[in-house]
Amino acid sequence: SVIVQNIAEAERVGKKGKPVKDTASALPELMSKVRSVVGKSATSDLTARDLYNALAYSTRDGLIERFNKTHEHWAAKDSKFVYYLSAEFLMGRTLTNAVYNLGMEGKYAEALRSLGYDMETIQEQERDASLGNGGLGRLAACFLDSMANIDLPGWGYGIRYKYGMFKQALDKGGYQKELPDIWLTDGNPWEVKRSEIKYEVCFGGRTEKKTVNGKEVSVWEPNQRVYAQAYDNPIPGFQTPTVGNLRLWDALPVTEFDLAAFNAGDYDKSMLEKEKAECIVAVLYPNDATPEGKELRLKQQYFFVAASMQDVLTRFKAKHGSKWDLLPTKAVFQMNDTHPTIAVAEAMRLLVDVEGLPWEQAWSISSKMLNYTNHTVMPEALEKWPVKVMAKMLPRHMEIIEIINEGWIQWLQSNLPGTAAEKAAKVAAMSIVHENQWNKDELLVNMAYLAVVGSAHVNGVAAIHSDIVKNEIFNDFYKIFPNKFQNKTNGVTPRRWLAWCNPELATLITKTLGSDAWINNAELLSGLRKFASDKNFQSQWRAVKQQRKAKLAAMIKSQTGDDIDINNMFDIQVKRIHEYKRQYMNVLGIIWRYKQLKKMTPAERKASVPRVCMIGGKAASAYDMAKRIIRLVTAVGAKINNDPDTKDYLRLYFLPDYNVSLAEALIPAAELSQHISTGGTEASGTSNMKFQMNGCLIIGTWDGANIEIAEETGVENVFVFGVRAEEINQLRKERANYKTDPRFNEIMNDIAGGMFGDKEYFKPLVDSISNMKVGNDWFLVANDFAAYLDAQEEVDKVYKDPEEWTRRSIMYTAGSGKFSSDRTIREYAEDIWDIKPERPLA
Ligand code: C3B
Repeated sequence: SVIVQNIAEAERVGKKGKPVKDTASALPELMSKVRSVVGKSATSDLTARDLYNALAYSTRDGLIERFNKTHEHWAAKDSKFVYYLSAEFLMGRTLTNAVYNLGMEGKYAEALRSLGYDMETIQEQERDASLGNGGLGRLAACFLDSMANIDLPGWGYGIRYKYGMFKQALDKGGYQKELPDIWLTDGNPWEVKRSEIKYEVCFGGRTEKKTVNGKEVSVWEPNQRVYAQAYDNPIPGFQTPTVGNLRLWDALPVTEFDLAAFNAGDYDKSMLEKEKAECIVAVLYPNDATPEGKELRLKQQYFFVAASMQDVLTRFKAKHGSKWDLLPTKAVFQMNDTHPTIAVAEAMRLLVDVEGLPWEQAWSISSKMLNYTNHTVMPEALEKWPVKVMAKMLPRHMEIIEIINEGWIQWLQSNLPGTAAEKAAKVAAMSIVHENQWNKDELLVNMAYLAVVGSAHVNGVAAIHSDIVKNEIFNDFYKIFPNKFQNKTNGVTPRRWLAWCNPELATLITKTLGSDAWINNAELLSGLRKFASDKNFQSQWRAVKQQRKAKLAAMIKSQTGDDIDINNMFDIQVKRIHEYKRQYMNVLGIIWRYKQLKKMTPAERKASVPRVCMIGGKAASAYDMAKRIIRLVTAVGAKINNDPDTKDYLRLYFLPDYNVSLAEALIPAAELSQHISTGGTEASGTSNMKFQMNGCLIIGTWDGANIEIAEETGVENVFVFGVRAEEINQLRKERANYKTDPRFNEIMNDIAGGMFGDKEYFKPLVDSISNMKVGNDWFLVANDFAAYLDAQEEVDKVYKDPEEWTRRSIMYTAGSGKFSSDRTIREYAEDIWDIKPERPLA
């Protein structure tokens, strides 16, 4: 068959679509690792897991060699570095990416074949490194890939969580069940423990005023100390010798074991310190937007920021002694959202308290080297810490923040225009420490404001989002510092998200463009535009999509037992479950489609466009509405997938445990993907870019990066609908008068009436959008529903014309060059970091 042929071809020429040069088998090398690492000798009893370990340790050797060369080179050049501070890095699997980036696929494939295995089976042995919630964490991972890829001196810094993002399962009733992600149990071949690199990080206690050298200083006397222990995770670029680094911190007790307590028979106490330290890095907070467990979360944030900054300052001092004014020319930090913004206070503490610099000099250094990226407009995700919590956990930092705030307020008072009353109002609105609007007795530290005041640059993550950052969220600040604010539209790595996850399409693209140069220069994908209407090319393009649909259908069959027709449209929405992302609206649309099918004659049904709809994503453990939405998906799926009248024309599957690896299987198979957030709510989105790269059409709102994707693809090729960002404030005010579409009302009645069972459980969901009063339906599902159905009708119409559909699909991939994270990182490097690529010698 064509499928088998294409797979064989992909294997023969290598996944980059280029003949594999080095096909010498790596068998001797692998067997050596089997002996030294796995501890076996014969080939006969080797499991896939054994081979995974052998392969991983062999690949790691290559990574470490290049890592050392890269870092020796950067050290010799004394290059300026960027440090990407992020509470999340959603890395996914490492093996395939490393093997392909290092160009070693040929020799390993050969060796595995001779043992009766293939790369795909071996790769599946690896657990995802899920140290992130969603888009923000995966963006950080794509950024590291691109930094290495363009030889940019830089590291990521984060936390080595013992348990990453929870695993999502569905229980028998179709509800989300959260299971711990025990990812480190079988060891992690991709990290290198740096035993010699550890720093003390302190918490709690109090400060005391003391006189030192005739100066009054504030001395922090903490009551908890732990060590931060460094683990390095090498990050390879592609077709470059550069291997960058992600340094993750584990927490260790200062005293590992209390022998005296043990000997006295107090076994619990003997281990207490160890447990208290380990608790800090135990779990990634499974929240996308709703911070809970406040104290521990702040502790985590400070823990990794303090360790990372000490690490950078230690290296700086080893080279430049106390020439602190040079620091911003050697190191810049990018703070990924508000999570690491305690860095503003920590930089001041290290420079003033530890290094003894005068406040003004320290501030001038610190505010040159820190930068802040905002990733969301959701107020609940712009962190605000109660002053009480901050003062208890980080008393010295609370003092420092107060000093920063006093200086800031003074500055405002002498520089703001207007009357005294006007000034006072502005000062109150811009103060870093302010009253809690819901509880006047509580004071809060606004971490975003701290970051804006303490940073050289502030950016949003898509053009529309950066406008909202400037004109709404931080408008007062923008008016004062217009030059501080920038846009850096997100991007994704074309290695993982096209070349490696979709080798079938990559092979075709390389063959068509005559070179694989697009992998590192994604703008070259625009060369596909001239083939968009070529019938022969279109049929090859379609064949690739069919292959990937077949692969996904097989996966769904193995999970559900259901047969799926790969001639049906594959319609996918995958992302964290959130009301603003409106998976709910997607389900309502599916219900409407189902109701229409039910009314049709068999002949009419045959003439319809059959779809397989898939929805996947995790709901934060405390996000009740999101969990109800998941249950609605499973309930609707259970009904329509089993209805003999309609099951050949419409299916709905909830795909559990959406993660990086699942995305790599879904995205290449998708024909339509949904990015339907309320206008003005999705900062950017990044899966939209991945789907676009893989030739998947988009139905979406005029929101986030959808807008730029549409501009690059041709707006006429995208199914755009819905209210615009600039309308939503007004519409929200008018909720009570809104007259909902009769189709919408009908569906609300169906759900409320128990058409899908569980009607009590769905009641809050129905009430949240159907009972029109001010404050309800905050995300304007009712407003957009009719337009959404119209857009879906247009989708069906175009799908009936395979040539037009394929033409558009090609135009998507051709227009995706801008959304390579290589481009994004170049822009950060030039406009914010002022860092030049520096390639080590091969
Ligand atoms: C996400 C936003 O929701 C996305 O729109 C955006 O594309 C990505 O960040 C990357 O910029 N985001 C997230 O995943 N978690 C947050 N806490 C805030 C934003």
